[in-house]
Amino acid sequence: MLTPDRIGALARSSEAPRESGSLVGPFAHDLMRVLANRPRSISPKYFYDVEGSRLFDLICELPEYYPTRTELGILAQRASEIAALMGPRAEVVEFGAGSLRKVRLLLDAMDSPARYLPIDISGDHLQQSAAALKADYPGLDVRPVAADYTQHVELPPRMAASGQRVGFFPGSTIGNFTPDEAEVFLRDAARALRGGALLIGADLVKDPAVLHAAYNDAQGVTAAFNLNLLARANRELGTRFVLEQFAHSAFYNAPLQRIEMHLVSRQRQKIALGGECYEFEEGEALHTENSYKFTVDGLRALAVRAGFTPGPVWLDEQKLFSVHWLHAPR
Ligand code: AVJ
Repeated sequence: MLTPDRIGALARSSEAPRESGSLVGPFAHDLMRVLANRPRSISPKYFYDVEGSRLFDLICELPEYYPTRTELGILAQRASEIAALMGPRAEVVEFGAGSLRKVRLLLDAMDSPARYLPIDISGDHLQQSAAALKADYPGLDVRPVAADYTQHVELPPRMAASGQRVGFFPGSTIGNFTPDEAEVFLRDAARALRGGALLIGADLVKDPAVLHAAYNDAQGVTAAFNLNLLARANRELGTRFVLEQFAHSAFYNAPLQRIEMHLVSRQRQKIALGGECYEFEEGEALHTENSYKFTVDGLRALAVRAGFTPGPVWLDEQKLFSVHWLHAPR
């Protein structure tokens, strides 16, 4: 329950609202709003607390989850080609500070990278990543930016003697946006990267059985990742979701070209939050994530609408995943 004490603690914690003007943190605020609405749909950004980030790292190692290893393979194979496009003294702006494995492939191949600017909503994760990278690249100016990159982000001005500024958005995280949101995000990125480029990974449409397996792994890690949203609410907001009373559901919605993840109530039940009581009917769902899949032409057309000029595209041999070089005009 959100007792007055708890609300006070939330307000003082790092989850405290900055501009929303509400009394409670963004997660509590959004979850209450979501539960009061039908159909119920919450942003997947709330998956990634410490436990959720740990589970996501496990997902990336699963035999069924091909995107991470496939994209790493493409980047490793094309690193020198990509580094040549980046040119000397480039600045790399990463949207979301990931595991750092991917950006290391770029930095190792680049000619005197000048600066690395990871943008991430989680300040702790960001500081850890930044420190780890600084130690390995002494000449590199590592400048973490703690911000929500799904909102408009102001970047520091380019360094005096630096080369072009290249955005890096791997992992097909672009697939979490609706098509309209993706266009807004890309238009913003094109503006921030003027005269440079964006290197972006996009998961491809493919046999629905392959997609289905990637989000319904045999070990149940993806199910645990999905259910962690409720576990997180229990930890942070004092809700009493009983995880066993919700089922993981992930399926490919072919007409909309996306994987959808839901948490489906196994029975009729009530959940208390912030002094309100919310009911789930048997079979009622909380929509937790969309993961859009793309064709090469579809991604390029989206990029054009957002103001980019598409350059080279690299795929793996099985055409599972794509990495695109998009020029941002001056
Ligand atoms: C990090 C958004 C790219 O959509 O595949 C993995 C998240 N969800 N398994 C994806 C995720 C379930 C992942 N992204």
